Amino acid sequence: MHIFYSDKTRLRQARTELHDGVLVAPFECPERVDLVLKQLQQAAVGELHEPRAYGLEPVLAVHDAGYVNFLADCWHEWVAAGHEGEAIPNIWPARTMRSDHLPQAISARLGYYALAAETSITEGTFEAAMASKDIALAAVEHTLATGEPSFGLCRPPGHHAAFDQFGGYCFFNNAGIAAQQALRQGKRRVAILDVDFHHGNGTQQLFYARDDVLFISLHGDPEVTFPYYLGYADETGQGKGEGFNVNYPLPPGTSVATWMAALDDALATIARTQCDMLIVSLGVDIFEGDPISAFTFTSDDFVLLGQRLAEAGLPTALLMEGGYAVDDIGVNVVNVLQGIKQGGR
Ligand code: OKP
Ligand code: ZN
Repeated sequence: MHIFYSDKTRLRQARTELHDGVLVAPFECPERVDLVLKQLQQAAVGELHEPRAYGLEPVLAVHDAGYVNFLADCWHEWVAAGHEGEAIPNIWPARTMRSDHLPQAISARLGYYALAAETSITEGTFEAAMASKDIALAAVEHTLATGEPSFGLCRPPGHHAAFDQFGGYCFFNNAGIAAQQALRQGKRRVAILDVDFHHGNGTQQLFYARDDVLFISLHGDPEVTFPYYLGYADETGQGKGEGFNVNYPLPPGTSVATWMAALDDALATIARTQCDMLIVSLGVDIFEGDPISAFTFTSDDFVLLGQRLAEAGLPTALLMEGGYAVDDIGVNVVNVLQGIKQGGR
């Protein structure tokens, strides 16, 4: 199996995350990839490859140009405005105000392009986000060329990033960018299966009115779980996209058996809708020890997940999303990949 990774992902090193009313050291930190790399090497899962630089063109195929420019310039503008800490949004075009006008102040633009406040923008964030989408693009390119599964050790993650909004530790929607690229290279319909604990609101939004990308997400019930305002079961797609968006909101504490039953249902939909590629948004924050999540996977259960994904029988690229139990993140990722390599039952 080919594994794609870049040291440039380390350029994202935020010091602050607004969590439970305090600024804490961010859960989404470079140590996450250190430990995944260590376990991947120890278990000799596959060869590591550096992605090439694909530039901004594939990003602009799914994201707003004004948003991309904002991300590129934000840190410098924030510093030039004389602000002391990291760039943290604290005002939005909330429902009772105007959202048809983008004010010039960086604080206003920050809120306009943000969907949550936990994600600080820092020096190097844009460069790391660029590397992260390059990893996703390289993984998909390799799978398209060989039919073999690939793993993109993306960081920062992507599935909360929408057409023109960042948040939930995400800036560019890596899976969405990669899916769009697969379509351009001749795939007819790409399935994005999002197994991260949190709903992939960004990916859902990008493809909501389209039938060439099937988006399916299993996640903590948004009634009680971030991102709260999207991810409900009645969100089934719009227009010709009707039927190509499927959400499985599951309560905190959901058993692995119940989760796997939802996965089987998701895989049946993927088979029925004639997808010719599978992109997995692989969050391992469904692990029982995850500090900000509430599902119950043991490390061994991740092997079973990998086996089930292989049973889909499609060219498959797996892209890293969440997973914050740093001591276990490497083993959990390796177990999914070993399960994939063992193939279907
Ligand atoms: C990113 B990914 C929990 C608050 C959650 C943001 C979570 C972002 C998760 N009390 N804050 O989907 O793993
Ligand atoms: Zn998550």
